Amino acid sequence: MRAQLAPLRVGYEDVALTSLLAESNVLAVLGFGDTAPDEDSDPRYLQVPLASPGQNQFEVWRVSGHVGSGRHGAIRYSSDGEYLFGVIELDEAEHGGIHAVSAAAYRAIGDFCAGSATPHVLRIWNYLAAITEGDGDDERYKQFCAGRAAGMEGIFSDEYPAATAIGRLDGQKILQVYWLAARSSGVALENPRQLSAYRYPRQYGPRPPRFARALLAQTQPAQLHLSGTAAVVGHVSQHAGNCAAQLDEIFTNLDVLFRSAAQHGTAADLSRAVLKIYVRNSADRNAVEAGLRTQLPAGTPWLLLYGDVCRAELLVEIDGVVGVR
Ligand code: 3EB
Repeated sequence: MRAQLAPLRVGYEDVALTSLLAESNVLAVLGFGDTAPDEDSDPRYLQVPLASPGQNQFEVWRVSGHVGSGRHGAIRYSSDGEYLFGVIELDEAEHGGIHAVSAAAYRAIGDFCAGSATPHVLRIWNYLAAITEGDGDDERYKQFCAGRAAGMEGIFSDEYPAATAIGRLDGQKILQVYWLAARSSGVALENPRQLSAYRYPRQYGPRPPRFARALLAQTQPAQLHLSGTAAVVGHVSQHAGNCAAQLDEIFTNLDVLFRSAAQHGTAADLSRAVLKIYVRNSADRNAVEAGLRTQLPAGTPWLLLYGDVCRAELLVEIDGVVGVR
């Protein structure tokens, strides 16, 4: 039996940052884009370099316990002993490029988590500049994947976390990685409609992307952390150039993923989800929002962000978490 975890709460809130940070059970607050506060005095707050058009909301993570915070080398973190929110931001120039900086970030995260009371990384986000720049194996996303794989060696050996990797649009060559870790491990899920990313063929780079399609956290009922989900079937991108069709394909992928969760005894569906929608081109915003209104139950919170998906032909990607509100 795996140890149970207290539930995590996640939501989008239009409330002043100072009042959110005054709450002792707030684990993390994320602000999006350059209109969000540029504040780093409290390790629980992170400004994410992706803009959310027309929305001024924070993403807020709440836990049951009293949250403390601190810094450890380049890492800043907060924790209630049950969960940990961690952030590392490393400058590519100081580490010799995207491969080396990715390896360094993952090594630091692995070392830090292994020595903590919350050693299990459930969920991790990666934001890097110019993600599809470069040709063949030199493409920056492929080099990120290779560096991540090297940095994960020997530490993330049991199972991979759920993940997102998106291109930051401000062009700053700083790798931003933030994550959710927990006291007890979850169960990694794969999507029967998609080849596991860690088994992608060689054409996707020298080392495959290391992440699980989703992670079931052992709360009661279980909470399902969804990796970035794009219009990938098998390992192949679908509907190049057609954002609306890609969005439909994503919802089919999520449906199939939810069936996997059901086989593990967890009823997951979009009516219990909190979602982030990453859109490459602002010209697709209206079509995406129309598609979301069609596909999503009325009460499902979502936040649209502009960011580059990690394959040039992919125009939209969705991540999120089910069962946290
Ligand atoms: C895909 O299915 C789309 O490299 O961490 C989605 C989620 C994707 C996470 C990652 C990449 C990552 O391959 C891309």
